[in-house]
Amino acid sequence: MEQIVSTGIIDAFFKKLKESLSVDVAIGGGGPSGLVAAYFLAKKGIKVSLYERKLSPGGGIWGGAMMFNEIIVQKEAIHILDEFGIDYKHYTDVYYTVDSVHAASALIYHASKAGAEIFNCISIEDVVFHNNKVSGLVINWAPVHQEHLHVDPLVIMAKAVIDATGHDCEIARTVERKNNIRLNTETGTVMGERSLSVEEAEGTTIENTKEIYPGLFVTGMAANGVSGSYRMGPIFGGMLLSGEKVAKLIADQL
Ligand code: 48F
Repeated sequence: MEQIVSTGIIDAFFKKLKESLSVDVAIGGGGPSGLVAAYFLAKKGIKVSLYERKLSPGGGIWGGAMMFNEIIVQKEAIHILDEFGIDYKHYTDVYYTVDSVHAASALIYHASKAGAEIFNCISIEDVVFHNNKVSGLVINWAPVHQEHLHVDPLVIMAKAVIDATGHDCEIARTVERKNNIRLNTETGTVMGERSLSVEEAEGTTIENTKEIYPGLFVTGMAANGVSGSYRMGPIFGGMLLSGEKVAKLIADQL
């Protein structure tokens, strides 16, 4: 019995990993925007894998605001909550409240159920850069980075990569820093996130969701971070709509 438990886990995990070495879309970061993108891509039959450095995907949803575990979603994004079967309560005007634990778990469950392969405890440390195109992700165990171990990574090849790493837009920063290139932003660089301005930030999150370099797309706070726009705090409509938009942009291109 002990042998079955161990070999079962090892066989199943390595089958999953091996099948994900070459995918259509590789997503770095498992916050709301990355999970929504994973869901809509997988639902279309596109082969997608997502890599999250923490033990639990979900990013900034779980804690609501200051650990009050509720988030706000506005009317424009309610169709995405409906798509995921997430419950919400009308609060006022066009604003709804959603239990953040309920929302995070539903996003993870439905992305996985739609067929996206989700890997946790894995950090993106670089990209594959072929013929001036971002062509995959360079991954390593998150604890390898935390312990500063000198261990080489593995590589995931992908037709498109999504930077869904949130406020730090880590993938875009790495691509810019290492390759002496101009990104599709006003300055050609990662402009960095500005302070909080809710209304403006919610709109620009969707506008800034785009391909910033051949093969590299940005979604969620990473989209605002690269284009120098504002943060917005615990309102999540923009994140959900951004994930939906990036999935559509990539599906149209593939
Ligand atoms: O930060 P996060 O939730 O990104 P998001 O989808 O949503 C932002 C909101 O949560 C919130 C907000 C209000 O709407 O502003 O902050 O843009 O999720 C990003 C995820 O990426 C992971 C990180 O642990 C988090 O779960 N991540 C970041 N860098 C890496 C990474 C990396 N290098 N490799 C793997 N995962």
